[in-house]
Amino acid sequence: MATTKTEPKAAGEIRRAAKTYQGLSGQQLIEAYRIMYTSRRLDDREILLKRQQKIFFQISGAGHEAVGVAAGFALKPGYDWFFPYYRDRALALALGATPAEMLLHAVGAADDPSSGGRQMPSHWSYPKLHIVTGSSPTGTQILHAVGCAEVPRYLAAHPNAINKVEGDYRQFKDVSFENDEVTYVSLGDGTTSEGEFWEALNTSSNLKLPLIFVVEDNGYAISVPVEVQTAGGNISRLVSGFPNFHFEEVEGTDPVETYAAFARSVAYCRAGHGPAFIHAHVIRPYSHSLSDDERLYRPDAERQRDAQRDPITRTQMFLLREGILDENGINRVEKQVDDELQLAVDQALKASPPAPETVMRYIYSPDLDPTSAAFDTRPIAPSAEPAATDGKKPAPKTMADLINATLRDEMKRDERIVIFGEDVADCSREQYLQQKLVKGKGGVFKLTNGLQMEFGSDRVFNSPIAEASIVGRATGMATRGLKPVVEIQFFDYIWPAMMQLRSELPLIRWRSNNGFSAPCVIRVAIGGYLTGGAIYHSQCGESIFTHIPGLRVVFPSNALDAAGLLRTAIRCDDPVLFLEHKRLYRETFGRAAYPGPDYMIPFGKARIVQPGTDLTVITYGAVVPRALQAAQKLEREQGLKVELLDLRCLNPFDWDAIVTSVRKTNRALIAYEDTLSWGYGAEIASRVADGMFDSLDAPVRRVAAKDVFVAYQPILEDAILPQTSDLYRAMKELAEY
Ligand SMILES: Cc1ncc(C[n+]2csc(CCOP(=O)(O)OP(=O)(O)O)c2C)c(N)n1
Ligand SMILES: [Mg+2]
Repeated sequence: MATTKTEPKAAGEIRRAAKTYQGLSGQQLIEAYRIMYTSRRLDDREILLKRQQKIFFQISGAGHEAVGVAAGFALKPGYDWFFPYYRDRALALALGATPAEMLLHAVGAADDPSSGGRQMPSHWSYPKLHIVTGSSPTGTQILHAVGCAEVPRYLAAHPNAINKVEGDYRQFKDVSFENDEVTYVSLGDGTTSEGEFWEALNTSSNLKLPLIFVVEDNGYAISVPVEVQTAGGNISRLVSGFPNFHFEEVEGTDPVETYAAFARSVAYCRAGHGPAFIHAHVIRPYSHSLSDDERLYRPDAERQRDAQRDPITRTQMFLLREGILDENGINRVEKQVDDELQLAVDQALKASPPAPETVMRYIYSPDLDPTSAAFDTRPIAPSAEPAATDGKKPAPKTMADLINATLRDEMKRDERIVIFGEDVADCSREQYLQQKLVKGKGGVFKLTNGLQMEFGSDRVFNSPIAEASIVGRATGMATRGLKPVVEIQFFDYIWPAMMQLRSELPLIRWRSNNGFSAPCVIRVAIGGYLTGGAIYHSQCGESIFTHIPGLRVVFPSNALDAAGLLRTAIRCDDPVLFLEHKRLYRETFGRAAYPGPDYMIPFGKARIVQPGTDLTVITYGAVVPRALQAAQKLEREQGLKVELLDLRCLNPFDWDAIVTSVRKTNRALIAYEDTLSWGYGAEIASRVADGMFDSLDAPVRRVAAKDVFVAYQPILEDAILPQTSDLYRAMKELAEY
């Protein structure tokens, strides 16, 4: 940060009495120049190191430096929150990151504070400064910033949520906030073309969030000029209709004018009026990255026009013109920076690289293991259940009932939990509920029914139909310590959130070398066997998500398991994809008594649905009741005993249970509802074939859906999805092999 203290006058510095420039003192402007020059010289040093093959990638912040210092001077590190993109080197420096740290990042050292050698340079992460780990996909960070900006208002209304509680994720997750904190997010002009940018504008406008959007418009996205990205060529014009915003469009190579724009925007956000949008016109003198040569698509004349706006020379001229520094003063500042950088480079080149054996560290929480005995509790005895009003024993509950009850119990216990998604609220126009004009919906499957009424509209609310936004906002909130338990209405519509689910949420911890984490739960209604569900309401595809390191994937087949596993999902310290089979929500199969408010099942533990000796069937989800039927028929008709394993949790999965069972039966059949090829069963089959070859008396077989989408007409649906008869046939064949 710029210092405002009066420091002794140094040689070359001309001190004018208290003149300020948009509120910046001469001393602050010298500091601004020092940071901007440091940023540029760091880029230059890195470019040299890349050419010498001492670092492995370089992307520069050249041309964007004035925006960085302006933002850094207007905002407070460790108080406000920052979601910068890769051109924000000067911002990170202004907030307190050091050149030495940045060079450790560039060489990929073990001591790289941003990622421990896991991320490319310019992917900043500094927990103490509140610079949140960023990634390379353009625009994903904007939704995290929205989620982050939602946190202070929530915590002000729920101060108890801050409390640390032993025994669940809260023990390891610090929460703090400031009433008037502001969140900063930046992006390039090209990135405004991403849908997530517009989703973020929409929600932050609607919720009047204290969030500053900064578009650093250098006129190009790699080689594509701004008029191709943006209708009419000016993003300010397009966004000007969003309500509640404060807008600024500035010459972003001028630190003083840009600072003024930031100061006005910060004041607007801190006062709680809503978000701000700063459109800063900047330049990009060093091409997109070292892998790009802009002379291939930009003529010299255009590049020279840009060069005349270079923020470094512009600021230098300003200091000279205003008599803040003379030439000696400029030289002194630059020499100091160059000396510091030389030392930092020397140190970085001597730094130790990370040890190869550390690569698997921090994929999941190092503090709380959801497979451990801490998550193994017993259901309460049915007699301990509250009796129904008529004194009769309560009827067994469906999976839908117990998921609803578990959410209710956990929301009571943990005020950090918020629930949002499409249609999950009872009624967004809450006056209708208050006036008792309506009963309330609570989810298209009614799984969240009654929760808004019980816990309030700031804890259970509807989101726009924007799946990336649901997961992205949840990620931002979870990074700050809330526990979002969000819903994706149908698995078939999870794909707009795919970038968030693959490249963001599960990576927050690993890529920041445990600097940040985002434990939250994504509940998803999944699966077919619906008779009429057709292509877009029947999909499975769980293996696409079990393929993602860092994401736990759970898929219960019955009410009790759903309750126990959902509680573990909520209390654990990792992101969890919780798959709920729609066909099982209200099925007679697998109903159970309410197991109490603390019932948990550890992840990665299969359930033996029935023991057997002739064949192991490994399955999960809606295939469990079908496989059980087939196994019972096989025993009745052929006297063959199937050992049926319900995996319940797909990542981690219970390899030990599979080994124990297959050692006993010497035969393995993997059955799943998803399309056969490249599916979940392929991995299990491969591991059994590889690791248990000596135990096998028959080939490893799979039963699954045909390699086609689920059709509407029930005759076609039956032909496509694996049926009890298919399972029976495969079991019989394999047992008799
Ligand atoms: C989702 C996604 N698509 C493509 C890319 C490859 N890519 C990296 S930077 C970039 C251009 C970004 O341009 P802009 O937003 O204007 O930022 P600038 O680099 O100009 O500052 C592209 C296409 C990416 N990183 N992420
Ligand atoms: Mg650009």
